[in-house]
Amino acid sequence: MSISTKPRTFEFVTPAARLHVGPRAVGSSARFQPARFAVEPLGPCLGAIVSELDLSQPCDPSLIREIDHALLEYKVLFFRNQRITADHQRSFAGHWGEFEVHPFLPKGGNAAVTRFEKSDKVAGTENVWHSDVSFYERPLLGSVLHAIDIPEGAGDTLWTDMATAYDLLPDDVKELIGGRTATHDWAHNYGVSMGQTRFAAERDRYPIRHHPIVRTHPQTGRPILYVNELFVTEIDGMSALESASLLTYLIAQARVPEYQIRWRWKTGDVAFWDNRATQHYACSDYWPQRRVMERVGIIGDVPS
Ligand SMILES: O=C(O)CCC(=O)C(=O)O
Ligand SMILES: [Fe+2]
Repeated sequence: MSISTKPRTFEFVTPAARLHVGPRAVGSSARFQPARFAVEPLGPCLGAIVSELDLSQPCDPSLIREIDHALLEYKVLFFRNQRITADHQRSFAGHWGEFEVHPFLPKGGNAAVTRFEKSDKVAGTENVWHSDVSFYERPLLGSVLHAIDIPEGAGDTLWTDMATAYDLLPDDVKELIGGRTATHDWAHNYGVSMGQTRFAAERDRYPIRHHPIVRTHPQTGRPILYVNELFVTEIDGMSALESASLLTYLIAQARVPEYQIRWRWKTGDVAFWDNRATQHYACSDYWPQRRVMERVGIIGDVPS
């Protein structure tokens, strides 16, 4: 009989010291420059402002290919001062796939639109690093978020690059997490205020999912650290203590400032992010002011 060994635990060490070997400098000449619109990179890992595009106008296939290329390259695209309706937003997002209809959140101008309406009565609760609906069998490829009403000087959203977060993990951690899965669930957040009957029905529709901790981006082929604080509850196949320790370490990677960008919204802005390669965090610093956002989510692949 073997004597139980000391569980392996992880300390969070900021990887900033290794950053010079990781992300590229802003504006590196290797970066994609489209022909049909202008892009201005925002940070070394991710983010770019797109100008000279009107999202209320139809997009032809070659334009969509260029936007997709920019999305893969920059991971979050920002389109300023757009005058779009919920139907324009849905049409634009529809070039990338089918829409999600979020099971738990309020709807906006059409069924594809999820509305986040905050006020003195409803505080912002999206201030947790996450990848949208990772508890789906097929989580979102991306999200198109439209700023409807933005408080003065507050209510920023941050994004973080989980491909760089993976690249800069120590080799022994990469070895440990390779081939493993984690449990993704919604019950501890959307489920808490639900009656038992509804919970049972939703549980049938949205069972607990197990996704790889490291997924491969289906288009770029890059490995991505696919573990988030909002929906991941444990690392599969480990003791509770080891799982908790490793999970704490992995979700902390999203918090490294060097991997992030932060966007100061103006009403009319639209952000389109790659939900496979990034996580985001909506800063909840504006209560009791009103803040309204509308999102169209695009269904993606089964993570593998
Ligand atoms: O309100 C925001 O800035 C982002 C909310 C969010 O998490 C989302 O749209 O997926
Ligand atoms: Fe989100």
